Amino acid sequence: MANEQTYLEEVKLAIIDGDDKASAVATRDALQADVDPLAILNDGLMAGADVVGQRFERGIFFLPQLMLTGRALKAAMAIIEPRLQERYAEDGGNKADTGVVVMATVKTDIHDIGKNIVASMLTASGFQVHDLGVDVPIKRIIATAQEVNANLIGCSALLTTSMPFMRDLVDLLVAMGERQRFKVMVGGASVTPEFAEKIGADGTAQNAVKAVQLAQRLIRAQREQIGVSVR
Ligand code: B12
Repeated sequence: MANEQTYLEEVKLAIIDGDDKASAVATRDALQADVDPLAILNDGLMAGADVVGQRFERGIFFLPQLMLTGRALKAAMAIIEPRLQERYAEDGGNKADTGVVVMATVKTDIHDIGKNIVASMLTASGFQVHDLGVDVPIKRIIATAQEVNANLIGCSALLTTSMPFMRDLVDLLVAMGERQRFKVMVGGASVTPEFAEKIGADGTAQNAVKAVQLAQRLIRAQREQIGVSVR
């Protein structure tokens, strides 16, 4: 009988190989062997994606490999998503701390796998999510947040060259006198808590489960600031 580490290694290898069939099989096998879906996400899928990223940086892998890895990640995500949602429900996420969220990958960036999983976990946790997709200008994100009377804006960026748009979004909210109205959370592989703090965002999270917990904390903080009866 294989141990948990072996299952996680299989998932990671399938992601590194960019093999969507193998990643689906390995993810299913791991779930059937009762491996925690969060461990599969963090130590299988994201760990594999990191290796591919490093090889790409070193010129060992090229764009086609990134694309195949993207497909392998999506195949595994489709299987893991419902189980992650169940796992989170078991953890006792507080369904009372929900609200309206506008999510987007910011301008010039088309990475959406991480954003999609965050959006889907938020939806499963009772949030009303307006997902604007990828390559979204900050003005459109803000306009949508105003239109749907959002509590929270969630921005994703994986390219260091697209991360400054997150700072621009916060700055624009300040300039518009709207900063107090919306909580802002930012995320993506290169986003750190230091970066989030530096740009004046309200927080960041390394994975989808932590992103839901952060969203719930921000909603609670917002309620305390503006009074429970509002929104
Ligand atoms: C797959 C992939 C692609 C696919 C993306 C497919 C898709 N539909 O998303 C494709 C092939 C399109 C691609 C293209 C490119 N890519 Co790419 N890609 C990756 C790779 C290998 C994996 C990304 C991924 O999906 N990870 C898995 C998910 C689950 O993890 P995640 O996104 O981090 O999300 C989690 C958390 O970050 C968090 N999170 C995410 N969003 C949010 C939002 C909020 C609000 C919160 C709270 C949390 C949160 O929760 C998520 C779930 O747990 C990464 C390497 C890496 N380590 O990430 C490179 C990487 C991001 N790519 C990179 C590059 C350079 C490119 C290209 C420029 C390559 C090129 N020469 O064309 C293009 C850019 C295209 C563009 N304009 O955006 C670089 C970026 C380097 C940098 N520092 O800027 C990376 C880091 C690889 C590397 N090390 O060089 N890529």
